[in-house]
Amino acid sequence: MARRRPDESDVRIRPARSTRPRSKDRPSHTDSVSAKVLTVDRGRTLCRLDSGVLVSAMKARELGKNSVVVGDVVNLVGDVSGQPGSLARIVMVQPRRNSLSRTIDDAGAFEKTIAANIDQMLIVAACANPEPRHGFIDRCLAVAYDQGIAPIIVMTKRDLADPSEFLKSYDALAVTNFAIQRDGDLSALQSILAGKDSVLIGHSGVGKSTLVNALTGGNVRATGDVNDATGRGRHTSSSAIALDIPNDSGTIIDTPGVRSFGLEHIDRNRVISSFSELADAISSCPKNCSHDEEKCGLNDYVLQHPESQQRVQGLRRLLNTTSQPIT
Ligand SMILES: Nc1nc2c(ncn2[C@@H]2O[C@H](COP(=O)(O)OP(=O)(O)O)[C@@H](O)[C@H]2O)c(=O)[nH]1
Ligand SMILES: [Mg+2]
Ligand SMILES: [Zn+2]
Repeated sequence: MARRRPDESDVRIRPARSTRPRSKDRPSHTDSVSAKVLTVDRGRTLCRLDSGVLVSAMKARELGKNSVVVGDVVNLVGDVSGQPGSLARIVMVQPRRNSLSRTIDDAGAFEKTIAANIDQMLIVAACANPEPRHGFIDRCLAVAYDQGIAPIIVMTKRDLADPSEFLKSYDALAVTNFAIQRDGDLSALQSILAGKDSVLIGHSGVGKSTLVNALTGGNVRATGDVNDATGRGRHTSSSAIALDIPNDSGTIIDTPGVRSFGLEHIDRNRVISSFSELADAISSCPKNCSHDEEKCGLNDYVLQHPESQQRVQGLRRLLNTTSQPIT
């Protein structure tokens, strides 16, 4: 049975335990400012105001553990000057448009949200060394569609092998894809990243760091700032971090050490809703249709719209992926 996906309603606002009376000079939350979270390091966060000013902030205790992730839009009170040594306080997490979580135990029963409000998912695989695998990419695609995130396949190490054969199976879904190599031309990929928040996912050794360095100009500014801001030494390598692409050309959310996103909670109907042109056809399906049966409304649709056969096939393959046990 599908377990419920934790969402913003799980960010519980617990009543403060303290019995201390509210003092008049306690900051009123009505004068809070909104900011975007760039990284979280053990309860300390680095946020960016709309003005671009970077502010170090800590969570109000009542927000609870793991309540703030990279990409969250939060409300800040207190010292939002961003001056060295200043510290603001996060008093609210605004509702999330989407989120990605990571399975944190082997059985997949516990998930931890790692990023929110994402525009695009860069699924990174190598043309060779290591050999690309469809299983991994299919599952990333299912998560992306489930959350309404646009997927993009990035094949690295183009100098080692030609990915066209491998990529053929994604023609059906019309997923945007790129084949790149170290020191190669990234301009086409860069233009699709411009102005967007894109999360990067892929197995170790496929060339993610090489790509991130090339895109950000080896710019580790955000990491450096976190260290300065939190005074806690190295950024923990397991937490996600939003890195700027120079010239306001978007951010890359790097998720070091994260090899897969939680797949236990994929909602078939949300995956289907990413295929909006098929919604009408699906509304005529029998109750609890598997979408892979004789009376499925998609069968008629394909007869009437032969050009969409590939996409329907692609959707069916993904729905199938989500019902497979995770290996
Ligand atoms: N041949 C080749 N090797 C690459 C390319 N990009 C990265 N590599 C190498 O692949 C290895 C893993 O790269 P890295 O960026 O650390 O991968 P990550 O683990 O995904 O961050 C390193 O030895 C890189 O030098 C490429 O385009 N072609
Ligand atoms: Mg790396
Ligand atoms: Zn159906």
